Amino acid sequence: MDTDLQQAAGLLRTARRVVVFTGAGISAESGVPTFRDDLTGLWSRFNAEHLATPEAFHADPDLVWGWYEWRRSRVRHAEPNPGHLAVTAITRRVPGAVVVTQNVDDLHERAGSPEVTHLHGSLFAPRCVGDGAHPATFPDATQNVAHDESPSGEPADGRRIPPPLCVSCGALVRPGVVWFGEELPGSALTTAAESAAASDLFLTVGTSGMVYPAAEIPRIAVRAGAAVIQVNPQPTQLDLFCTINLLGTAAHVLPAIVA
Ligand code: BV8
Repeated sequence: MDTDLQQAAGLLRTARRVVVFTGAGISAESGVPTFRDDLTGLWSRFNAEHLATPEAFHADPDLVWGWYEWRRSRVRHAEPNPGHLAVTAITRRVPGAVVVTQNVDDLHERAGSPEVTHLHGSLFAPRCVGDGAHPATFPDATQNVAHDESPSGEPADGRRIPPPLCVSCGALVRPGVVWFGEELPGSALTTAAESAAASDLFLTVGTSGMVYPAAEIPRIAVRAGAAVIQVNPQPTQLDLFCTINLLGTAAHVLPAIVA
């Protein structure tokens, strides 16, 4: 095992207040596209920053809902990878370890991590756009995605699917995610910031560190004097803040430092 990995494993063994902070990269090896990867990134294919906005949903609800249904289908067909499982191992080994994710998939939960803090919401928590913003109950349109998918398992050019109507008030149902220009859930942001400020070890995994205010969280840990370990195969904006920078993928590196 190389010295950086050994040092990271040593820090994890002695740490008492651990935060694991994840981004889209931890789900990449489960086959869930990230936002910015050149090869598979949603940015390059669906202009995610444009579609993930209230304006896009208002302008074309069928396209935006269809995009989220496609993404939900991708996640439903995905399995947690060894990176997610290693995070769960950390939550079992370090009492009080906190998992904060920017991701909207449920792979941390399906890997067995308890109490995952979602800064940007979830693909699986749709809600109505009405004032009540109550959780929506509606037939799951994802079930019919399979027969429309091309052999590659992906729709040819995106699919328009009319969003369902809320059974409680008849308003449109929207994805339960935080769009660009929308405020993050206050409780999630507070949990993330307070955990980072109290941490002695902060693991940042698979994030470009470009989306705010989430990108402030690692910086809070640095200011608090925590040791920061980054796991990412590419350079990021967080490189300057890291105690140890492990250039590698989540599914390979995390199991090695948790072993
Ligand atoms: C807000 C849900 C205000 C939707 C998402 C300050 C400066 C600049 C801009 C801003 C700022 N403050 C606010 C902004 C604007 C904006 C913003 O940050 N824009 C960015 C583009 C600059 N922020 C907002 O709009 C936020 N809202 O500030 O509101 C406000 C305040 C009060 C009242 C009203 C309003 C809301 C931001 C949330 C947006 N929603 N997701 C959806 O998913 O559809 S963000 C989206 O990006 C995902 O959640 C994703 O997780 C997140 C962050 O990206 P990453 O996770 O880092 O993913 P990325 O693709 O970038 O990188 C992947 C990384 O993984 C790469 O580094 C890659 O190398 C690595 N990787 C690849 N494979 C692997 C790997 N790593 C490990 N293993 C591998 N195998």
